[in-house]
Amino acid sequence: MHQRRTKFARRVTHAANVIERRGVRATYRLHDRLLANRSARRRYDRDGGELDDTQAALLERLREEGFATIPIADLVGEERWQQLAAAAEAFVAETEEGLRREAAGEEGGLRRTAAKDFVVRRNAWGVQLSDDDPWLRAALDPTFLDLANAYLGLWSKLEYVDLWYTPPTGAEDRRASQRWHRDFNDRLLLKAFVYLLDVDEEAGPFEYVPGSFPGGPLGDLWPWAPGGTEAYPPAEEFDRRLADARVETFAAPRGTLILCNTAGFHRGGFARSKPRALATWTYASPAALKALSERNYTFTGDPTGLSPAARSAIA
Ligand SMILES: O=C(O)CCC(=O)C(=O)O
Repeated sequence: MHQRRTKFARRVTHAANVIERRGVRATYRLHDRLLANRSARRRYDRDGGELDDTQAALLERLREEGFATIPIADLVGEERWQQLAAAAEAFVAETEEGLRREAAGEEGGLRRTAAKDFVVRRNAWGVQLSDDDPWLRAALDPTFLDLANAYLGLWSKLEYVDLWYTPPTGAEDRRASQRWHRDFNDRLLLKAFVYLLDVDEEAGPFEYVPGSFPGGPLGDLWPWAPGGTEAYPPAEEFDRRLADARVETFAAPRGTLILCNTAGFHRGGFARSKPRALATWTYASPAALKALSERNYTFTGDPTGLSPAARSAIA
């Protein structure tokens, strides 16, 4: 009797999941084609902002390859990078102190999430951010936002802002996002990563398969779908089918910016003997926030000084 009920419960759960996924897909498609994204595209067409030559070159690379990289100081200027770097140093120092306390058996006050417990986060989920947050300000600045909006072809939403510190674990096997996967947050997705420490092979560099974004030459391999569940293809099959594919490994100095459509195949953070620290933020379409993902922060600042596109990004 108990076994029959368990089997029945499993079937009901499976059916509920299928129905939920269908609902998610339908909601996403409706908002992509007819509702939220349609009006965001209209607003971008009316007021998309002008890109300078550096932004235009990054956009071209993003469209061709799905990624683009540049020293962040070349994009925002040395002075602004130094301000961000100072905020970054405070995060790295606090995290390392917290890790020392944990190693001594004390409360470290560090934030982690269950799914990726190997990463210490400054914000994680449910945080309040104001316009005095340097990373939120950077993400809403036209330097980044106009580029993101041009890549996505609409007034995007700023979905996630965080700093990550990945201590070395000496682990033998990759876990979670250390393995090749697509992000299912959105098809129209742009993530920024700024290295806050020098990153070499031992610190778990970010890696990407160029052209693997949806619509790219390798976009049909385990393709992206709204509400998709096949984020992690089987490792052996992945290696076999992508044996001839180019892999971009971002072993690079502190201050390197990587922009990437992570709906394409990527992995990283497999820090073996050295720590990795980075700032990261994500732009997605309004449809994604309706159906596929959630913001990790609430904006609590005064939006009146922000541009219309920036106000829309946090709304
Ligand atoms: O930590 C990394 O380098 C990978 C990050 C990742 O998978 C993601 O942000 O979706």
